Amino acid sequence: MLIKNKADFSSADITPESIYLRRREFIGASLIGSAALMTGTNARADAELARLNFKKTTRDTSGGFSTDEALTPYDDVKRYNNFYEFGMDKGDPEKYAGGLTTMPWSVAMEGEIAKPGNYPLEDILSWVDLEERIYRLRCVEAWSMVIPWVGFSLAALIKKVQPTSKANYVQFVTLERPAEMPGQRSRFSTIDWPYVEGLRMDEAMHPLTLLAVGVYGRVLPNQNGAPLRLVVPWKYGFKSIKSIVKIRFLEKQPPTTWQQLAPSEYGFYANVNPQVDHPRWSQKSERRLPTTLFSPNRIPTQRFNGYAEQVAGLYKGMDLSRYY
Ligand SMILES: Nc1nc2c(c(=O)[nH]1)N[C@H]1C(S)=C(S)[C@@H](COP(=O)(O)O)O[C@H]1N2
Ligand SMILES: [Mo]
Repeated sequence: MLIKNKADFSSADITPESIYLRRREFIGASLIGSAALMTGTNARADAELARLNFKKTTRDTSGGFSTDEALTPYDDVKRYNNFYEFGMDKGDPEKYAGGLTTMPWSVAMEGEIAKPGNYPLEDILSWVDLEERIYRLRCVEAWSMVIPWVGFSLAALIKKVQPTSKANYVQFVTLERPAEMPGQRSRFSTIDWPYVEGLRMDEAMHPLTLLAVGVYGRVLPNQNGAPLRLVVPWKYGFKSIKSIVKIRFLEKQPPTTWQQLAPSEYGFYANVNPQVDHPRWSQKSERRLPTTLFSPNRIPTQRFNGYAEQVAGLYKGMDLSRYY
């Protein structure tokens, strides 16, 4: 529709990023129709999505959540990662995650739900509509990116398994497979595997909360949490747990990996908050990637990472310096 000419995009070595940038030239600030990219402009991306049985949508169903800030280039999104299962350095996940087997994949859903089970990812994807959402991701280490995810609202999946009235919290569990995850074999690791995270039920049901299967119109690179990862854009990056194999519905607040490691530094809520500093550094600003020595690209951090309008109400009356 807004894309001029299919031939413009047929070059085999065209990068997802260049496609996005050209698309953005055509559509300007408007994000309407952004998902049109996924419908036939990039044959390789299409083939990848089809292989995993992805349904695609041509509607922009993001409900106005997407930001129109400049995107972080695809190369940076896939080479600057935190995924401790593959090592501690930002470059380790790209180096070592390639060997992770992501097919077949299933997600065990347990606990306070009417329909527990071990659900193949294909089944889950047949229940939902995929959308593109452009979200800011703010790491607790004070860097940030803007990433075009492909995914669906976690709420759609939760409704499908029918939580009981006792389901107050949702816990997420990452794959534990030391044979393919060198960080889980490392004697230097202090993490008690598997990586676990959690949300309050209302946070999990919020329409901003996304389960992502792709980025830049293609399936997720393994280092970004393939084949299924959480994205909670108003919270510090560590809440956005990768390569999820289990989702548990619980009455009580579950433990989370970083809270267990250093409870004075990382809380359960982990809402992005420039007014509450990390004990060892300020959270008032962030480096928006990519940065260089000559353009550090430092910008002020926003309350709830800029999503206050959508989510501040969830925390009404809570002391956010206590519940950090
Ligand atoms: N299983 C798992 N999930 C994880 C992590 C991890 O080490 N293991 N790191 C978290 C952190 S600290 C951040 S900032 C984001 C980074 O996501 P990205 O690499 O796709 O940008 O993943 C989060 N999810
Ligand atoms: Mo992070």
